[in-house]
Amino acid sequence: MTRAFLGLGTNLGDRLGHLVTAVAAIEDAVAVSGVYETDPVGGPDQGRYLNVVVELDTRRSARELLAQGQALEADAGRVREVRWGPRTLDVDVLWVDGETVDEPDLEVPHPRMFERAFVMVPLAELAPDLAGGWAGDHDGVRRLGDWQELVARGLEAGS
Ligand code: PH2
Ligand code: MG
Ligand code: MG
Repeated sequence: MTRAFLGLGTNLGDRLGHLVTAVAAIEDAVAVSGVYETDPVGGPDQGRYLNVVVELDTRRSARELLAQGQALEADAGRVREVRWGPRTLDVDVLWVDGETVDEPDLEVPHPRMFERAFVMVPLAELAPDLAGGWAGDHDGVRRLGDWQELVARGLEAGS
């Protein structure tokens, strides 16, 4: 079994709902970071994101993880318009222990992960060995709470 990390982001529609649906579908997920509300980085003028990082204990390859990520994005009704534009759900393969991929449609480790506070701050909660020493600033990244707690509260509010 291999440790892997996915980065999930959403800034359209029921943001927490999109995350909950996606995380529930990832059978080999073993941990979810806190939920962060983050200022958009790049792209057009757009709303704030919710970002989480999910840890997997998996037998799947990075490419298999990408395939599921794209299926989850489609299930969330994602429409691909502008690069870095608003989206219901983005699932990025960040890291798979011992695996590197350098192909046109998939690069692992994710080529921009180490520059992005919205990835590194939640990742540091789950993987201090990968992100604990990250020295970037935390501007525009606010922790809303623990995953379990927010999901319980969010579902209550929606019922
Ligand atoms: N994803 C992007 C571009 N910009 N900004 C934030 N805050 N969070 C994201 O997940 C994000 C972004 C491209 O995937
Ligand atoms: Mg992304
Ligand atoms: Mg993506």
